[in-house]
Amino acid sequence: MSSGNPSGADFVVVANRLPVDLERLSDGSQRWKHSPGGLVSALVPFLRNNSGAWVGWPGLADSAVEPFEDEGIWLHAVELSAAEVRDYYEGFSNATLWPLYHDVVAPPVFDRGWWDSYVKVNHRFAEACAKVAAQDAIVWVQDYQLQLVPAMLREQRPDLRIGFFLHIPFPPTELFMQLPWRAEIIRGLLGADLVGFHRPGGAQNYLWLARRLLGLDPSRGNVGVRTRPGIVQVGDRPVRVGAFPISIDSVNLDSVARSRPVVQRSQQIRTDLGNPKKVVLGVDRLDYTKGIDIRLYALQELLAEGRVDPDEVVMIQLATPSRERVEHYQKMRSDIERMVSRINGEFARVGRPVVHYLHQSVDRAELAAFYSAADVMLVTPLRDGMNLVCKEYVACRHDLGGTLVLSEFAGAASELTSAFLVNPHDLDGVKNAMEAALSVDPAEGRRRMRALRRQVLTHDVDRWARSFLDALGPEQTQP
Ligand code: GDG
Repeated sequence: MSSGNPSGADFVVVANRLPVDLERLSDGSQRWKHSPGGLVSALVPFLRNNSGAWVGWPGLADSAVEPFEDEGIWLHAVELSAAEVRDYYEGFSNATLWPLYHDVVAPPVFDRGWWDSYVKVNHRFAEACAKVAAQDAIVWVQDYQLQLVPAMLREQRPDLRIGFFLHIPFPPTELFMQLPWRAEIIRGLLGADLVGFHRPGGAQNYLWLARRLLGLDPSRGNVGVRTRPGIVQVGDRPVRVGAFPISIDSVNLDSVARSRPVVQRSQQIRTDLGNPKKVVLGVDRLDYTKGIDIRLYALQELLAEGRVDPDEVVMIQLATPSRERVEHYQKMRSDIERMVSRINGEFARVGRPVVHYLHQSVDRAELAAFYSAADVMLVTPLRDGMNLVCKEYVACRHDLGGTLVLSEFAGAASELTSAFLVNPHDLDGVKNAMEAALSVDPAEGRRRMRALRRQVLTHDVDRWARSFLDALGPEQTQP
């Protein structure tokens, strides 16, 4: 990483987090750590080839950092105070918007102080971006933490071409209408030239709300808001609205899974588990939307009913630590850990737990080895914008082995129709699907996996980024 004077960038990504994390070590010093992810790897080619910049928070409160260059991309850190991390990030973003947008599976908290902080921090991101972007640059704003940025940025820099993408579901209109600041959010997004969602339903909900909330309230300065399918006309400026389902770097993950160390590691994992007949896997951020509890309930009942034999089936649940300071997450963690110990207490033998629970993060190769080792992958969210885990599992199964049980309420369900699709609210349905997946006929399993792989390998994250950027302004970005 080097530092120096940034020049105006032709392509700017604005996201809550930078693609690198600032870490504070126990001796008080700080260091940067790369946080690899699909979004970063998809956007890196666009950023490198278009004198790109990334504006985001480095992940530590009260850290002032000068702009610096990392692998050809200028990184501009936005500083947040500890109070702003509490109110804007843990509060409004993760205890108001996150549950509201995920079908209120937990009750959202509406706190005026948190909202004020959200507005203030969105302003700071918009200002930082306005300073960084070259004349007529393309700006791509990411996700629910920054929904006011498009309009704030347009006010300062009308020359920019602004895109916005929401990584989580956009909720049903009845739920969105609960939000005291609903019109402000819709208006914030309308500052973009293109607003993208994972699913067409999200785009439709947004269009309906733009008409309902802003078309009916001309006194607030949105005279002439008209909507037609896919477009909101704001004065003489069209705002395009559409669905762009995100994906993963499938070809790369496929080759990681084929590599000798990963193949060997996946065999070792099965050996370490005592070579059970079937390995069942869950991989999630430890989040209440992911339905980890549902699959544990289902497993417990299947064991109790004798439909699953604890001598034959072992489950691994990898639950990556997440948002540990938000209250709801603390409670959910202890609930899940209680369930794991209850299942093991009832059904395990010495040296042979039924559920192996890991509250930790593993590296990408280890994750690929887990995917490769698992006969049944359980992805059971109550609501999920897309869910990348199920696509990663499919990308790792070049052997056409493995069976996917997938919630209908994940965005991915509309693409991965050859999975065993389940309604996570229907416990008997989940149990039946788990049982069917555990005993699937091998030829049928291969047929399903072949169809899933066809979809995942042809629709990767690069295709996603290109389609969004083409819709935003095809002539200006070169991958
Ligand atoms: C949001 C939306 C949407 C997890 N544990 C480890 C690890 N992971 C990686 C997975 C996967 C990612 O984290 C999780 O992505 P998801 O898509 O499943 O879920 P969210 O974090 O909630 O993401 C979601 C997504 O944004 C993109 O738009 O799909 O709907 O909620 O990539 O592999 N990775 C490693 N070690 C772990 O322990 N290396």
